[in-house]
Amino acid sequence: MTRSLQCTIILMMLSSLVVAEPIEWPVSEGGNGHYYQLAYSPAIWSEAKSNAEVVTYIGEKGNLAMKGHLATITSEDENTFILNAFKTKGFNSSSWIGGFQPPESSEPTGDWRWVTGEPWEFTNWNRTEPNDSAGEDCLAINLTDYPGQWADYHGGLNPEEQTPSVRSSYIIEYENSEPTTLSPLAVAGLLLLALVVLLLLAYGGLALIRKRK
Ligand SMILES: [Ca+2]
Ligand SMILES: [Ca+2]
Repeated sequence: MTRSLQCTIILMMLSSLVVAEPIEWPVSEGGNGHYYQLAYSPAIWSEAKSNAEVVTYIGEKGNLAMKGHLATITSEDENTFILNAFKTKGFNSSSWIGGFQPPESSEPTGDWRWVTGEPWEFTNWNRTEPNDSAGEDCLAINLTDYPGQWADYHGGLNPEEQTPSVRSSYIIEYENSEPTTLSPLAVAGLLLLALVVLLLLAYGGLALIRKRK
């Protein structure tokens, strides 16, 4: 697929977003093969999450449709890669990434998690963060004045927020989704359902034939 066609597909999918070209973190350079993209259109965190999860990227290597989500940063190497890729390019100093705190977590550090369900292990908080200032529950990475450091901000997730949600650029990560396979239990359930439908149809047919006689 030509580069221009790839770009056209991306632009069609992201017609409502203003975005930079996705950048690969190559396996050959110690990366994970995922692509990362800065979306400049300012959004509150919950909008950014929804926007990221409806876009797909056809990678430079061809035909793999990679699904998007807000970036999840699970190592120092990934944090450094993202910082180097996007520093000074954000809408403002910080951009949303895919970390959040569900309602009623212990504040300010309890129960942080990633939108993908990956383990919450690596963190890179600024020394004064997270501080849950007036109920902050959404994660952003600073790309300029505190390079690569994280902070919690108001992102529209916590109904108890006491100040307006921050509108910011955000970082989308694209990766290949696992092929979906049905569990043996699900297959057995579907076969049973098919059998029941067949029996009902047969019973209905017999009843019809008897009625006509
Ligand atoms: Ca919080
Ligand atoms: Ca904060």
